[in-house]
Amino acid sequence: MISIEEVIKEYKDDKKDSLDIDKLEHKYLSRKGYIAELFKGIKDIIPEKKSAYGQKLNELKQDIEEYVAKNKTQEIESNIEIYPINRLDMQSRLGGLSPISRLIFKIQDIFAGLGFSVAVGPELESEKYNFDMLNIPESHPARDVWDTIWVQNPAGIKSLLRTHTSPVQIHYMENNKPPIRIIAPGKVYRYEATDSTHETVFHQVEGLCLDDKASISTFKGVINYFFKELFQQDVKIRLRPSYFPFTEPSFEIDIWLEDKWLEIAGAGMVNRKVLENGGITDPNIQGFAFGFGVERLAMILYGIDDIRLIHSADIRFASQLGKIQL
Ligand code: FA5
Repeated sequence: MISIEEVIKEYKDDKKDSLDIDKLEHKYLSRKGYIAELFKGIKDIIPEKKSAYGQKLNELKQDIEEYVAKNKTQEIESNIEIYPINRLDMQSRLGGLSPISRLIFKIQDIFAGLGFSVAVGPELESEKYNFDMLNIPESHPARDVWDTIWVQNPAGIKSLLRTHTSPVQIHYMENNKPPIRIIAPGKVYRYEATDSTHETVFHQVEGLCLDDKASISTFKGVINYFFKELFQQDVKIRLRPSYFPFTEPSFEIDIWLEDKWLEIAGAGMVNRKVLENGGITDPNIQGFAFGFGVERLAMILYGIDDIRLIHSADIRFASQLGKIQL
């Protein structure tokens, strides 16, 4: 049987020779290793020397265990390759607001200058606010115009992802008295095929101005001021007669782009029935409303020829637009 002195000597040699740590652990600390063998031999030691022997053996075992633990940690650490930062395949640039959010802030700033404050409404709407209160009854053909994404609602209320920001008009009228001057920016959803000027999820900015004298000419003045501030130059716009059940008369606003008109907004004088639905019964109160397509404005401002690029999550596209100062 091997003696403790022989084991100590061999252990020192193995350390000097840098014996592989797993091999060393197995040789000394495994069930059939030297330490276990020496413990088994305790019974053969004479009683007077047993305690000193036991103490020496425990110290040796502890020393070997510590040596193994320390070397294993070093081994793990040396296996972790520390990549220099420039080798990491990550974008180190800071993120930023999307061009659409920045444009919405810009629009809010312009309208703030005209005394309009900002209102918000829910994206998950009820059929009542998205259609009925806006004078669009179930049977009305205009309902087909806004291809709707319906949402199952356990409470039995007919819910949908709002197809336009116009329901915010009703929410606001219900809770505020005229004079009212608000814009309401937000996301809207339509179940329709996409093309270069149509997305299924896009943003609108609703506007509502109600008091005792807001007229079509006030509306024209506001719109002209808005475009001049946004584009910082004169742009050619036209008001085209149109139809919305919640305005009377109704218009479509188009902007001239080099060789064609691009539809930018729907607008009109707020229909009396809608005012009443919102709780406004005073016959002296009148006004106008409008709904801009934010992505369409972005297309003109940034020279984007396909709306689908805007939400394509392509970092090259976003970073190019990030350089544009509004
Ligand atoms: C409406 O949504 C009305 N709520 C606008 C309105 C508000 C009229 C207040 C009267 C009073 P329309 O569906 O035309 O109308 O949409 C308004 C604008 O949103 C359009 O002029 C266009 O700029 C933008 N738009 C419409 N559909 C899309 C689409 N699929 N993708 C991107 N922009 C769109």
